[in-house]
Amino acid sequence: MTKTAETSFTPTGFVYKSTTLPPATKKDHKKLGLSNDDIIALFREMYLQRRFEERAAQMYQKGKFGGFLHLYIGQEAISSATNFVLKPEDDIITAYRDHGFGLVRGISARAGMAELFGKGTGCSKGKGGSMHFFNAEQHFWGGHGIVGAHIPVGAGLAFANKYLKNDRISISFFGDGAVDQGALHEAFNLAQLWKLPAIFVVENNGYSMGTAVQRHTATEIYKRALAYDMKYDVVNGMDLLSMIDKLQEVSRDVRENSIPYFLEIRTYRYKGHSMSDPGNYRTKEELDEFKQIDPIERLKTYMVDKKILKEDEIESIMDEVNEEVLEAIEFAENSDFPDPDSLYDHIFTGEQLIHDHKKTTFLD
Ligand SMILES: Cc1ncc(C[n+]2csc(CCOP(=O)(O)OP(=O)(O)O)c2C)c(N)n1
Ligand SMILES: [Mg+2]
Repeated sequence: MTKTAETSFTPTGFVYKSTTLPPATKKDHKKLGLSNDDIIALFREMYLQRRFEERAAQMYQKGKFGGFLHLYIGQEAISSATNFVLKPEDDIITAYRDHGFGLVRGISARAGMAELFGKGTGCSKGKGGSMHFFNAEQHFWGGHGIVGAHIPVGAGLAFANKYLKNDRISISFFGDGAVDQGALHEAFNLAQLWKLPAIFVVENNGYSMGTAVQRHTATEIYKRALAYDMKYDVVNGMDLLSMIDKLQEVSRDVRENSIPYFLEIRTYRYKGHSMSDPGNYRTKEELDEFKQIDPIERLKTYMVDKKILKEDEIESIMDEVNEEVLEAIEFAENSDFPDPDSLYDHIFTGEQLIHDHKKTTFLD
């Protein structure tokens, strides 16, 4: 049989499909310790992430701001489950697809939208933009643009937590495109060697820019853990309760036993890589297949089935969120750009870095 170009690129024979997602958890929210109000709050938060980005894309297309804009649409169950399960003082770090994590970690729709618009009222004072949402007060450490480069920073956060004996853990998110970067392997090695309380999470959304996962990596991704004898699991990222279930178990293990853990979360990105992506590398059928298991639609159905909310009550939450996002756009538009004199404020210079380090007890 003649091999097609596609099959000759799939050494493991593994093809990423909605059916390669693990089955969803059978536990309901009560069994996982969540109240009806928790579910409603999580739904609202997931929908806020989605609406925020849908509107952000519209604003981008209208030319209200430029630069990069990577949308997280389809992946919202991951950020919401993470924030719900982890303690507020645990450390979260991610790559450039970061709006969702920012919104769940205390960045308001206003401060997020203003950041996209490059305004001084933004969460990074208008100097970071889409890829650099940050909220250090709530232990959200960004927002990083270089693929894989922040994974060692996540290990470093875990190292600091272990050193300071503060009972916190770190969780680092990165894309499937980052798993063959040297930085991941350096971080995994030290994390296992030093038994760091770190969860490493690949958000496998099927693509690294336009390259399908089965064309860019030689084996299934979770197997990276085997080389370091690291604990690992594969999780259904399109289902909020499955995410919560697994993160409850894993975060307890990591915190109590001070060990690293690797999770491969299987998910999907509905939109292009960034705003200039025509998406020619995938079919409409594939996209539709994943939309059938959309995490937000799934949660809506769950809430109705479990009589947590009626459909019209869900609609009114969605209306409220839409208003919040529209108001955030107005806020962003009416805010000022940063003062040119503030160009060097909040920027580390070598001198400042040394000064700040001397002040910390960590290096004393
Ligand atoms: C070291 C490095 N190489 C290349 C790029 C260009 N680049 C930006 S995003 C990206 C794809 C990464 O895909 P993935 O890790 O799967 O994350 P996703 O976009 O799917 O969230 C690439 C190659 C970069 N930013 N950094
Ligand atoms: Mg990807």
